[in-house]
Amino acid sequence: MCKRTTNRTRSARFATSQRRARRPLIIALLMGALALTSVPAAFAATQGPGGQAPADENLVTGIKSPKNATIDLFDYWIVAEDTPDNNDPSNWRDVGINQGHELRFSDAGRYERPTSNSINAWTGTSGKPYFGIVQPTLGPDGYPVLKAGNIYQVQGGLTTSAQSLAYLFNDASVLGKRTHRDVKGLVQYINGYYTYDCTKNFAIYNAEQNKFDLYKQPGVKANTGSKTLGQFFPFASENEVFERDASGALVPKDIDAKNPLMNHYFGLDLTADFTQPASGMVAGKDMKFEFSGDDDVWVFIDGVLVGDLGGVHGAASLSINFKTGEVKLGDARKNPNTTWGGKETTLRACFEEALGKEKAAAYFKEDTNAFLPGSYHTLKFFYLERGNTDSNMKLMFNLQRVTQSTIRKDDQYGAPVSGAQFALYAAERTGEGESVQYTQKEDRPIWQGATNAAGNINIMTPDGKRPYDFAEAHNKNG
Ligand SMILES: [Ca+2]
Ligand SMILES: [Ca+2]
Repeated sequence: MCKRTTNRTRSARFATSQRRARRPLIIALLMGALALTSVPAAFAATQGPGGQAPADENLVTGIKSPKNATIDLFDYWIVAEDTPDNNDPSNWRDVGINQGHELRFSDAGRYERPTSNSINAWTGTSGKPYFGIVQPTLGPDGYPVLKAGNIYQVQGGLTTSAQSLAYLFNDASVLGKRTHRDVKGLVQYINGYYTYDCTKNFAIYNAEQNKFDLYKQPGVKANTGSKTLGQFFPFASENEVFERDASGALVPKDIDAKNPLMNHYFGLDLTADFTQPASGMVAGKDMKFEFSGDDDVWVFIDGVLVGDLGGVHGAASLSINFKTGEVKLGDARKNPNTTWGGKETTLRACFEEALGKEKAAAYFKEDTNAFLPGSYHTLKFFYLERGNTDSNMKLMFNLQRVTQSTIRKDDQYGAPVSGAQFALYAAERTGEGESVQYTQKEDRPIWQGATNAAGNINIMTPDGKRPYDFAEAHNKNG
């Protein structure tokens, strides 16, 4: 592993006088947006600990990870952690991460072919996912569960039992797994969405700092199709993927996804808490969660399966639009010869299928496929690189944070200020653009409080039970 340095850019912050800090804030409730007046920029975005290391010019710097999403990374293996995995041993079914389990990692599931109706076989040239590998709801332990009755071993015609996939994503010690929790730095904020795209940035897991190092360029070519540059192999190292040209610049090596240096068989999960904005939009963009890649991806919202891209397949896409409630699955391969054509559904249809019509109705705005405005949700994304060939990963989302009602107060040196008084008032907005002004509407504050020792304050609902929702308040108060 070569030596790497990173730069933690400290967020810009503004000096505020003590006199000003004690003045109450007016928070305007207009258009569902949070507007602050009276005290200019009294906040600082949370910053990482540690000092400022010099930037590695080859890495993307200044990445701010989303505060409402956690990403965990898992390495799996069949033989041994550091053994090349491009050729499975003959006892592949019974060793490492496969031991005792029905969902199996293998080289394109070749031993399960030519019959491709095994959950462990490559799904074929159409690129179609294998729908229904997992049950339509998460198990009581919060993890996907295999649906019973699917073939998992052609030899012997063995079919699945309702086995939990918790062992792949939890902290239990099983053979052939290493877990890395809360890994930052994969997604960067671009044009209103948190985004990662392996065809733009090669990502390498930096164990020392438990973060991804995001390169400014892609690395590793696909082994199939048009052999496009830009694969997702987070357990690669820089000198396996890149080399220096005559001028000393970092350039991608001519290696592909089937190179024995590439570490296959891994997983990633993402958990995000979010709220449904009344408009279905966040900062002027449709609220979305999108993925494209391979292999298995299962997305659950509030425990209900809403995105099923299971199976060992070519790159496939998933798009959930929370404004419309539409869910679209598609083919994301470059230049496919044949295609499965995709599939469309809605959040409501997924909830109705999983929970029944009556229970599902409680989640949705009447006569629409979108969640109730101001409602709270948890999204869980589970991803596996299970097929030992190409590995593609693209993520894009802008899920509205539930804790938009948290304020942090810092002094001009960046130290947290405790006991700073804040009050929340309804306000009227007048003017446009730079001449916008907010005028306090009522004398009585909607809420008031003081920062704690860490300089944080959580604006809560009057009953103190949940974070204050500005969009909801706007709808109620006008
Ligand atoms: Ca692996
Ligand atoms: Ca793969």
